[in-house]
This record gives sequence, structure tokens and C-alpha cells, in this order.
Amino acid sequence: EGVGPQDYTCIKLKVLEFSPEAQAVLAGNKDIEGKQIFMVAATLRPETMYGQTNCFVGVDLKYGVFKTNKADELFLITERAARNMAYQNLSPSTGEVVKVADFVGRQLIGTQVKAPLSSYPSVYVLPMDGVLATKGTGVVTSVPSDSPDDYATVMDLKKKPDYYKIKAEWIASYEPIPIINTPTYGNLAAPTICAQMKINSQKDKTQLALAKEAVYKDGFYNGVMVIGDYSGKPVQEAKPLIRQTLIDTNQAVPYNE
Ligand code: A2H
Repeated sequence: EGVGPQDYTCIKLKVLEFSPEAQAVLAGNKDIEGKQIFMVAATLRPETMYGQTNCFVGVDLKYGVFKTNKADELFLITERAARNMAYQNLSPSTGEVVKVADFVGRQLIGTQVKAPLSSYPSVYVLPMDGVLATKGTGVVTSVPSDSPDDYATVMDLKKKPDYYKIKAEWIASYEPIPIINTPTYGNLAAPTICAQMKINSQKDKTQLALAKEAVYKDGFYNGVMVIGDYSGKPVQEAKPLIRQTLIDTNQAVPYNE
């Protein structure tokens, strides 16, 4: 965790179809009628969004559906994030937090969402052990090509779908997508470093912290985009441009904490 405020990009993953458990929670709820609901994920790596393969929630975390500054859009995030957003012009009026539904993370598993820029037309909401209630929105978008944490978690889910109470097909055919090339780790940095360091699970926390640091720095300083409108451009150059495009096209919002 940094000492100063973090400039996040909050990616809006539109809910295409809620899981049956989530549908049961929302049944008869008049406040959501005719509205679009977005699971909103805070990221520091907007340039990697081409590689989203799924979305993560913490199974025991509490989430709410909140009104936003747009009448037809609702955000599914933690209450803590909704409070912060209410002071960043993202709620109906400054400081106003209006919750229209409650969820526990496990009810959302199996929900299908549209992840902006991803090569996959829809992706699933899946469980991750380490999602913190105290950071971002409590929703984490997963980019296994460039995030060792995401890659290790996806490996766990692929190996043990029953243990994690998911259907194998929610992740089995979603492979990491090359987004960034670096001289050190090639075009799939997270799978490469996890193999090198023999990281096998999201439980390998000490090793993952080292891997995360190494690929984050290498990607930022030495990475070149290999996908999208800025293919061939350095990450440092592409990152702010992709962030701004996502914001301008209403697929993301800026968020600090
Ligand atoms: B990052 P920092 Cl490709 N709990 O996005 C746990 N992790 C969370 C979180 C939460 N509540 N909210 C956000 N995050 C993750 C992409 C990514 C990220 C890549 C590579 C590295 C990386 C795709 N996942 O983060 O402590 C989000 O994952 C490595 C630092 O505020 C977010 O960016 O620095 C990052 O952690 C924010 O972590």
C-alpha cells in the first residue's frame, strides 16, 4: 500500500446475467427496474484491460447496489467505496449514499459481466481469497497475463473448481492473453514469473509479493503494448491514453483513495 493517495481507474463491468442466487436477492426490487448494474473494479493497470478473463469478489465480503450520478446506472461495490465515491461526484449528490440492494460476495459467483476492452465477450465473477474490504471497491478485475495474484488464483480455480464451488466452464477456456511484451518476461509476464518462482497457488503470499513487484516495475518501465490501438507503443505512453479513452467512452471512472 502506498503512503499517498492512489489514482485508480474504476472499470465498469456491466452485468449481463446475474447468478441464480443474485437473481433471487433482486426479485421484486423496484429500484433496479430499467437500470443497468455495473460491477466496478479499481485498477492501477488500465492498459491491461484487454486481458480480462474474469472478475473477482471476496465470498464473505458485503456488497451493495448503489445509485450513481447517472439515473439509469447503478454500481455494485462495497459500502466503503460508495461512501468515498459520494465525495468524488459519483453519487446522486455530494455525500449522498443510496443503497438499493445488499449482497454477500458468494451470491455473486457465476454472474456474467461484460469487461471493457477484453477479447472475451463476457466473463464470470469468481472467488479470490485475498480481496480486501479496505481497498478499492472490493471488486477486482482479473488479468492473469500481467498480474501474478490473478494468475495464481485462476490456476487454483482451474485445478480445484469443486473446492472453490465454481463450475469448471466458468474459467476453463479463458486463457491469459498477451498484452505487454518485456525483454525480461516476454509477453505473458505473470505466467512466466510464476513458473520461474514455482508459485502454484494464491496462498504463496510471500513469493507473490516479490513477483508482483518485479513484473509491475518491468511492465511499466520496459513494457511495450502488443494489442489494441496503441500496439507498438511503450506502456508509459499508452497507459494514460487508454485510461482516458475508457473514461471518455463511459467505460470507466477516475477514483482516488
Ligand atoms: B490491479 P494497491 Cl494486471 N483487494 O489491477 C485486493 N486487491 C485489489 C483490491 C482489493 N480490494 N482492489 C484492487 N486490487 C488489485 C490489474 C493489475 C493489478 C495488474 C497487475 C498488478 C495489479 C488487474 N488485476 O496490482 O495496493 C488490483 O489489481 C498490483 C499492485 O492499491 C489493483 O490493480 O497498489 C491493485 O490491486 C491495487 O493495489
